[in-house]
Amino acid sequence: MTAIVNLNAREILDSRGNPTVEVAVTTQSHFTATASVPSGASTGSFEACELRDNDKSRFCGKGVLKAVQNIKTKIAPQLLGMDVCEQEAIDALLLSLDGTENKSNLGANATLAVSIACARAAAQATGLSLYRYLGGSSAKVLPVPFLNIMNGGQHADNGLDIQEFMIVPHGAKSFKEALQMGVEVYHALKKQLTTSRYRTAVGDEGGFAPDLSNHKECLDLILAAVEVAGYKPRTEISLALDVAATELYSESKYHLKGEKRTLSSDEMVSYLGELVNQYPIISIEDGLSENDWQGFKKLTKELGEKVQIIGDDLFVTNTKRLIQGVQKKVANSILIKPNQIGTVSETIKCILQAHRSGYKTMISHRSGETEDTFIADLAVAFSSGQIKTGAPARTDRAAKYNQLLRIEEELGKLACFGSF
Ligand code: 2PG
Ligand code: MG
Repeated sequence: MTAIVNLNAREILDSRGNPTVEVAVTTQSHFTATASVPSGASTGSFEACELRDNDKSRFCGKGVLKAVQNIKTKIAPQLLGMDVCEQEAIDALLLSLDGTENKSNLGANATLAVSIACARAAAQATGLSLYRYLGGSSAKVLPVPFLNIMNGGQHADNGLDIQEFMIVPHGAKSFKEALQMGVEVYHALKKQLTTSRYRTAVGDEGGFAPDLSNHKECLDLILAAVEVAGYKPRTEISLALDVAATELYSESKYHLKGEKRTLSSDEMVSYLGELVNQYPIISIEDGLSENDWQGFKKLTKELGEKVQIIGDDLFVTNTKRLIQGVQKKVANSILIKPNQIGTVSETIKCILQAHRSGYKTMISHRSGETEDTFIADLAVAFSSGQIKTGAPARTDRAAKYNQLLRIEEELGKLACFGSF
């Protein structure tokens, strides 16, 4: 038994300069572990509630002092004295103190920060690395990184409708090698953009955000950068998209303003099929809106044999929504974002449910991030085999990749690299 002796919380800043919650948990073994939580821009409407102060006099209403106060006055008194290694009991307590379906009472930003800090403190108390503490001795698969090197949609102020254009260096033999491949393509792309007189300013996730005329131009530039860096498209490096189509959807249509097209759900499925036929795309996330289950079903039927179809806004790391998807044969993979659901235990439950249902999992950052690297350990702990945490640039993104380098080194010969 390692008792929690102190629980503190504070307001810190995320990578977009917005306030977020940080928690520090101290145990009787005198360790203090901290955790901070990320924040999305293209959020799904079924996500757990991120509690903001809405006090326009500070941080444009985005302060999180209410969430911090909830931790100090409502959570801390109940948690003190509990065994920090009882993660499920801690998370069950958080759920019962909150008492709502979507954590709108305490805030999922409050509950998740406490939950992760406890997991980290427990790992320290037991002398284990976090991935090993969470996943046990089978935790040895390093994820294939999905590196977001061109940003559009809500993460940039250019005209690209698709939010994320990722490279997937699945031809590597190790995570370290995959990361190096990704970095080399990133720099080749930067040179190419400079030569073509495009701006090389980056979007929220560290990918470039030039003003390109359309998606195909973007995909062509990326493929050229892959080749300039000395890699073979499809066999060594493939492409992946996060369309984030919920953001494009209104009045039953998909409005692709940059492409100057308005598409029905069926037409959107055909458009994505066309991109898959023309480019080495192996994974499409949120190709359709969070409420377009029919469209998602059609997309899965038409492309699901050869392409990974991921639900992000569709499933929101929520086991109930995932089970609905499995029953309806919608998608074949789920994006896992701990802050969509609000506790470590619920996140793990959702990952395990997905794997049991034959769905793949991809662990994910948010567009607003901190230096917290929990998701890197989570990916290894449950052999997810895939992670997306932005470009291999900007400390908020590189921090996760760097943590995976440390884990791979620590595992030594035991380490395996995820396959795609
Ligand atoms: C997504 C994420 C992360 P956001 O849509 O998958 O890339 O973006 O955090 O803005 O929801
Ligand atoms: Mg997404």
